[in-house]
Amino acid sequence: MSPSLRRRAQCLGAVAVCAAGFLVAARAAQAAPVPAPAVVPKPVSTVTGRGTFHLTARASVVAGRGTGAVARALAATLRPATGYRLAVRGGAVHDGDIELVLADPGTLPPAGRAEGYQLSVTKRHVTLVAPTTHGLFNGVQTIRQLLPGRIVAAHRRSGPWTMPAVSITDYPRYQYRGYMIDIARHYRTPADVKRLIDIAATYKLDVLHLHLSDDQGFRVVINGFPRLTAIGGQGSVGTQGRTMDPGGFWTQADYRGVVAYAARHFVTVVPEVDSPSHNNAIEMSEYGDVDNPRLNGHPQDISCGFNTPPVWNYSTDVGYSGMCPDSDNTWAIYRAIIGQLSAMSPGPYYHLGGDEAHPFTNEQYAAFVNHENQIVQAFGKTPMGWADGYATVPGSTPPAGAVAESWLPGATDGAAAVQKGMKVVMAPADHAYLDQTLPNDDSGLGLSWACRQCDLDKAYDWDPGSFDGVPDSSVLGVEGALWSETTRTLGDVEYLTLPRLLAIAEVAWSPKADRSGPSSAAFADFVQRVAAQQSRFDAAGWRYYRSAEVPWPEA
Ligand code: TNX
Repeated sequence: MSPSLRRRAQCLGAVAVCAAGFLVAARAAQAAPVPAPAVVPKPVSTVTGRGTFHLTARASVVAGRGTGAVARALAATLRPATGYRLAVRGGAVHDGDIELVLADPGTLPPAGRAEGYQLSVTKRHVTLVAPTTHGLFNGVQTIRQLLPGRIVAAHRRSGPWTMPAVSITDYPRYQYRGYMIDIARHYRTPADVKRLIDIAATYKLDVLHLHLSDDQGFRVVINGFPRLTAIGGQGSVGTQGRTMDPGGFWTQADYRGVVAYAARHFVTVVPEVDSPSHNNAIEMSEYGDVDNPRLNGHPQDISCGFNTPPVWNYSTDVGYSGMCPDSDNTWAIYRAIIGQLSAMSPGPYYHLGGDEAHPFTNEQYAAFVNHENQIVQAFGKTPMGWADGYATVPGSTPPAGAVAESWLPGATDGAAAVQKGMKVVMAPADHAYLDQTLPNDDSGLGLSWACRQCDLDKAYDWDPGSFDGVPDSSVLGVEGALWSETTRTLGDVEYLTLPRLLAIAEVAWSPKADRSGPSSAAFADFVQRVAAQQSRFDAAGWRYYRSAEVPWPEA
């Protein structure tokens, strides 16, 4: 009897066993649901395939026309961990190659073409097609996530370097997907910020909002006003019983270097120097700048806060400082700041702050920001401002196109911005403030005015397009904000950022989903994908909070 006949015969004798066996075999052969790979943020559509792609040293990155820079960046990012010097070349695609094509794949809706991509991984090839280089870069981030997490290691690690067969169609829900870093409350070096850009770009965020100045520090050299950094850059918020922590500042070359690094990661920098309040460091620097030829010899008239003369305050107090809207010196200083930062920042926005300006009447506040809008526009930028003041104070008249950043829980300030016809970036403090405290955490890090002991579910469980008075059509995007009053080290920043920033990234990128509550199917799926990032965090050396909501593979 032939083997197949024998099998059939056995089956006739034991139908049930045989049928079950056949079902298993059939599933394995074609229909078994292969779990989707753990990509964060979740792609729009993922169709799993069969088999595995093996990246080897013989692979080429085949760079279609216009893809050279992204192709070289891909080869460079794969090199440290694999040790492979992958060829980047044109020409034919062979087995084992990764191909990049700059073209419309035909699978993206019109709104998805600016940043969308189509990625196909088979046993034989990886093919990434996107209409723009930004889309290709986004697809490259997905490729990196399909590889083992140790691919992000800075030094050679052992393979195999495999990717599951899959077809992914993907594009973002919102174009503005931001991460805000406050380098005023605690100074961070350019190298620190570049590392934070790596984190943001890995999860397809595309805006770095740099909070460059606040009461406790001013962080970038402004030509003509050396005291801004020499005096204003000296300190940071005092922690652990100190009056003041160490400060620091960037040269303009440093700033340009960060902007360029961000641009290579398709991240746009939005500079912010807060006004008309949150600027005690500027007041402290310029109040005595009597010999500066750009001022009129009486710079004391800039001081309109609660303290005149101003006094250093390295605590976490807010809203007490202020510069006078009717002082020519105020505008000489702000014009230099806005002009120089605008010239060094290729993106469309300049953020003028505008929050918590307690020393001012509505008239003074409006006079200040209305004048500042004109300066920002004269330097070719679109103004952005914190919505609690910028969009809400009567008399504040942001120009057409100006953007409000909503941060009050419930987004009442966002609703005011919509009333003024503004687009809104959503950063509701109880969901999107990455500086709020974590549960079961003895790090001592974080503030808790908006969200006490807030875990991953809180950062995940919200919808930017569903706040009263803020229709989805008015939402430009989403931002996670890392205020730095308590973060003394880069590790502290990473710890508050990860993994909650991944939730913000998913809210900003992925299609609307029912994310309600820690028991939702969406959250259960999300935490699985977050868990898979552990090897990535570890290989990159990024510090993270071990949320009890996440089934981390390694205890
Ligand atoms: C509120 S949000 C602030 C910041 C603080 C932050 C701390 C906003 C525009 N102002 O100045 O750093 O809370 O969570």
